[in-house]
Amino acid sequence: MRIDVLTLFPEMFEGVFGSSILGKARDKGLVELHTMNFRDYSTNKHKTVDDYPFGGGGGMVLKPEPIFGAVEDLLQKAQADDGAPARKPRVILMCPQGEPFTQRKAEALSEEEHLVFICGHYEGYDERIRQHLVTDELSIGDYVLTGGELPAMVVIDSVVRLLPGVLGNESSAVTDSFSTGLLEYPHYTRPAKFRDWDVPEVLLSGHHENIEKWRRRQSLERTLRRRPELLERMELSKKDKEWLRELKERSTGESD
Ligand code: 9D3
Repeated sequence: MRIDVLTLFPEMFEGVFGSSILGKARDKGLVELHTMNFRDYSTNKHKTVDDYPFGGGGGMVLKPEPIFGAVEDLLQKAQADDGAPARKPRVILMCPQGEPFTQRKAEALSEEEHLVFICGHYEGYDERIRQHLVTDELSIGDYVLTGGELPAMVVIDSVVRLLPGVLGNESSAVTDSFSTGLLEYPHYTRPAKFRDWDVPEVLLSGHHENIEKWRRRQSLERTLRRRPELLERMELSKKDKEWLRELKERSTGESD
């Protein structure tokens, strides 16, 4: 996979791209990560990339020329390097109005050959960028940040870890457990007693069937309390449903 990021702050990506799992994936040749400052594609002598909005009002708007220039240059080069006719890249605009990013979206993006991310900084984009250049618009959630750089790093991190060979086999199971749609059960390690707090006895019992049952119930209970909307789109066994009914009855009983 090749990933290009268009940003006015390429230095923000250095640490994230160089360290930990992303850095290793890059060293192993599993992903190519590039940043590009679209200010270099500004078409005027002051190298400006934004301008006042037509129609007035506050704020600035990112001009189309630098972003079209940068993306088109990139696509031309990628075509030339590759030789083989490559699949069309996804051109992803990071913006607060974008589609909410999810694990499902990460899985879809991990199937692509080439991703291009466009990051802005607390301003709007000229609408023609959306209409004629961009294939996807993504937001990472309903809170306001200062720019699209951190969101792009979040998306890239979640996509790259899904690429074959990036994680060891043990860790890839973690992906699967997220895809089951339940929150994780509680984990404990040594010591069995820390201060006054004991590890649940069942985990020390060596009785694997009971342990599995306890973990499943803990996952269901946590999901019910913290993220009940996740349970609605889940396939649950008869036993799961029985346990959830018991939990709900128990909590209505308590409040009486
Ligand atoms: C004045 C209207 N604001 C829109 C809510 C302007 C604005 C605020 C913040 C425009 C850009 C930004 C910077 N944020 C992003 O570019 C961004 C973002 C975010 O703030 N939250 C969650 N996901 C994303 S993806 C890009």
